[in-house]
Amino acid sequence: MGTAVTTKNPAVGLPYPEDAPVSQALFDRAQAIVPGGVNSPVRAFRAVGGTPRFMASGSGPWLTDADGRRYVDLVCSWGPLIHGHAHPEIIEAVQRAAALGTSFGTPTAGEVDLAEEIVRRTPIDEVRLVNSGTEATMTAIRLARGFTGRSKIVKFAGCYHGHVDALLAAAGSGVATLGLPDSPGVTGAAASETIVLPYNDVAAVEAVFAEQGADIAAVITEAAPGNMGVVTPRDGFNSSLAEIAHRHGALLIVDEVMTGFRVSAGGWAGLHPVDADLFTFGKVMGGGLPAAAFGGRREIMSRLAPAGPVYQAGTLSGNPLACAAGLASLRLADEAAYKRLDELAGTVGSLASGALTAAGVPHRLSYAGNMFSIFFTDAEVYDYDSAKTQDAAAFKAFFHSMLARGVYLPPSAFESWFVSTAIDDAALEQIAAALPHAARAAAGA
Ligand code: KE4
Repeated sequence: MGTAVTTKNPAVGLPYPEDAPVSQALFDRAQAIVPGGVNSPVRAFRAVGGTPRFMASGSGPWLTDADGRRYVDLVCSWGPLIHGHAHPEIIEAVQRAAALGTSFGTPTAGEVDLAEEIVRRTPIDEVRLVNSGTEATMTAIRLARGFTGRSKIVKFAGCYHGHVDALLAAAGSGVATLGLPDSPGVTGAAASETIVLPYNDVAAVEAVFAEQGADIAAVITEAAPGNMGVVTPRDGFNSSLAEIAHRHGALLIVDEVMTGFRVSAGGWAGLHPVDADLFTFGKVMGGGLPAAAFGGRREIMSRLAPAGPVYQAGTLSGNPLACAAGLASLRLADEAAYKRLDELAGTVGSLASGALTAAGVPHRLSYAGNMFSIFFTDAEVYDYDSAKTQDAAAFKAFFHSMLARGVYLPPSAFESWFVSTAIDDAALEQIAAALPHAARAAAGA
């Protein structure tokens, strides 16, 4: 996987100054009026410390922050930007759509075009466009409950499906006990209908269905988890979930918000087909604008208002600009693009692992298609508890050393790294130059 990269330009990778005065000034202003100074918690650098970088622009593989410093972007806005920043065809599609009006609150041709592209690529009969992955999973849960007439939901510890009350549940005391609120504001009632199990544990799923199967509406799982770091589903895990759920009259919801249209033209299902009843999508299908979706078998989707009684709605669902960006992004994502993403993920992962090995840093490089992350542990990582054994101090030192040398990693050890097709030799050179320093920093943490 991947090709070796040597650093030709010794100037590459010299560290930026530790402070970031313009980002800090913006952060100070933001914190005065925005909780935590950010509009999504993970952006606040709480897991790694320091000043979150306020980005001013992006171009191809590069981000430029408010202090004018350039970074190779390995976050890609948490996955959506598989073609890098400001791709000319995506920008032109959005500009063309905007010139015709930004929203009509009516059906538009662009929604049909995007819906047809999603259905063409995935094993679903029907799809509904929404504005975020959270909306998609929230509605998929509601639809599953409406379709089955049951209330309980099974999810897995470490899998994140957005900030849906029912899914912000922590594992109860025992394996098969009912969930506990994992956030203030989530009521005991909302969490009590959610059962949280260890990931990759088929026996735990069998046990909970044996005991409570008649009350379970659905199992929801990330197709390949990226929210505890990247953890690969064990062979047959997803198909076992489908078999067990269906045996008990429950549904399987596969959350492809992160994997969808990123790991292949058909997402994870394009690589590892699974007999799921509902799928959720987001990120890549919006091309960097707010668009997400859920879909599935016609028998289930036809229960959705106005065709059926299960209510769901959204003022900006199917927004013309988001549909234009999403369609342009999907149409650019051809087989050559996915091949390139896989190659780049292999190259960057190999470079990082090589540098950490050379510095004697225990680590595990974990892939799910072209999504990957590095766990700073030498233990096998197969679920959330094993993911939590990683050395957070080592990741923190590694993160800041990479940031100082112009490589922007996710500011949390429990996230996926993302590549884009825009990553070129200059970007790879910057990554290769930074890694030995960051590996030594991790070794010294
Ligand atoms: P949004 O509501 O953030 O669009 O999607 C929620 C969601 C649903 N399902 C999966 C598998 C997801 O990964 C996400 C959101 N992912 C996080 C990153 N791990 C978004 C970043 C953030 O929260 O700021």
